[in-house]
Amino acid sequence: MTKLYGTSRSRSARSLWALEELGVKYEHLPIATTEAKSAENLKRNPNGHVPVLEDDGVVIWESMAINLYLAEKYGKNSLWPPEPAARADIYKWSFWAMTEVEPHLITLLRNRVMHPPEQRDEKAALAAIEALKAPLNVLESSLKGREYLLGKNFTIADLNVAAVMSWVPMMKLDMSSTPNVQAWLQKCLGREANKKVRGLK
Ligand SMILES: N[C@@H](CCC(=O)N[C@@H](CS)C(=O)NCC(=O)O)C(=O)O
Repeated sequence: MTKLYGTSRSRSARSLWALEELGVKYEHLPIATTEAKSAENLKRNPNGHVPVLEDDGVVIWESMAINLYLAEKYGKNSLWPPEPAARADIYKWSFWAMTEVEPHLITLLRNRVMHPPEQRDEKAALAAIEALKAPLNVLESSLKGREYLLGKNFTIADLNVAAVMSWVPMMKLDMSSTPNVQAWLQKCLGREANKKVRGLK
């Protein structure tokens, strides 16, 4: 039995997208972020966060760890290529998205969308946009001449990076200087599995 805890309006969307993409049968328990620190959820994840995956008795937290586990267990050759070098690329891009991109996007999201207007810090938002330029340029040149991060095929690396960047359209970031990123992100986010997840609770 596979269960995914966490509303699709949280980082849980990443793992729901992976489950959908991999065709895994699962039960979705859409617990809200406001319930993430409930006694029940703290038993599953002592950090008091979602998502949490339960898969045949294995309990995993951290969205990227969940997705890498799912890809390895259910991914065969498509989302999870067999070559160690390709897998190293997958780890590289997944950790890169979490460390080089996500913190700046979160700052931007908080100060442009999530916080009530009187608590927003426009200076912090502008600094985050500035800080995003370097990683976005790295992504732009890495995508030059290729369909996806590892080449011709969509892999869990694309899913993980695109899922982190799925907040970009909402924030109307100017992406005109990174057309490869823009096209790639649109292609990844437009996948049926992701569209299905965005309609979940
Ligand atoms: N690094 C963690 C972050 C998880 C996280 O912060 N989740 C948020 C929702 S997006 C949450 O549970 N917030 C509620 C809380 O911390 O009380 C991951 O990627 O899984």
